[in-house]
Amino acid sequence: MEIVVFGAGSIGSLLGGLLACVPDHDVTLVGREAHVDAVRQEGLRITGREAFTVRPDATTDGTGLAADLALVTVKAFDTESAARELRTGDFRAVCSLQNGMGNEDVLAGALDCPVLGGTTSYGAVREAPGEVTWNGAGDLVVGPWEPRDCDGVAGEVAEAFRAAEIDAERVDADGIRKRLWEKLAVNAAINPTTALARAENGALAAPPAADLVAPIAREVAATAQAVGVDLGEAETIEAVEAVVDATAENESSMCHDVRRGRRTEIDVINGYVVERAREAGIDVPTNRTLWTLIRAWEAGRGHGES
Ligand code: KPL
Repeated sequence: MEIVVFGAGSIGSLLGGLLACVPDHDVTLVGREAHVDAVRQEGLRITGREAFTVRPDATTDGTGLAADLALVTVKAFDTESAARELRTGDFRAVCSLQNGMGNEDVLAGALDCPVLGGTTSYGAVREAPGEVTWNGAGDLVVGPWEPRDCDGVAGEVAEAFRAAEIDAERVDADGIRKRLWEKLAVNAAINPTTALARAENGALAAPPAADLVAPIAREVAATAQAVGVDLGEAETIEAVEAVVDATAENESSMCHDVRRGRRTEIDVINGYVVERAREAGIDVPTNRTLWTLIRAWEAGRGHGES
């Protein structure tokens, strides 16, 4: 399969690198100049769970590309510009593997090809140009976003991941919405709390931060239910706790961003929950407080409109 990875950051580089190990896959990474130059000169070095070097194509210019699949792994606030670049190319399907909610709608609104939603628990950190550390085993789920019945292409994409020994599952349109809301709850609980506390994910396993898990997860579950997604409170709390345990020693992406003074994805995580809850007439005070605190931090650094 011909695959273009839009957003060769940590997760995009890891998945692109693993996919590029399959002789039948032809992978191109679209990323920033220093990373692209390093990949072109020395290849992409993957370390951590396994150590090897792989040689995908790499480019800084995402316009006019053609492939069977475009995997979108850019930060959520770059989705619109990725969609504009994708529009200039030709893809049989586009799959978002990003944090937060709303990315699939942006892509579906801009593109004519089928759009898939996806979520993964693979963990990676891009250490330096041309290098990514693979620090967490994981799984990956894809399913149809728009149109809701593009199960066939979702199945092909899952199969392409499995060929790279990535544990990928295809679910239906309702299934992917549920999985994305569950992941939203995980991110809503872990990301802003660890960013504000400058702590690893495991901080949420013990008091005082552990006391925040249930209220955040309950608010997300109630909001999901209000928009027609069948997500129970208990299963949402369990999902958050399971990820806290599995990633206890990791730094969340938002903690990583805050430590480096970068803009975060808060608007598509807790911000998304607050907006959908407001439309549904539900009060979500814990998510609202976390959104406000991170936005206040961002405003102090002159980041984007949030
Ligand atoms: O997706 C994540 C992130 O850091 O953005 C979690 C699941 C919280 C793992 O760190």
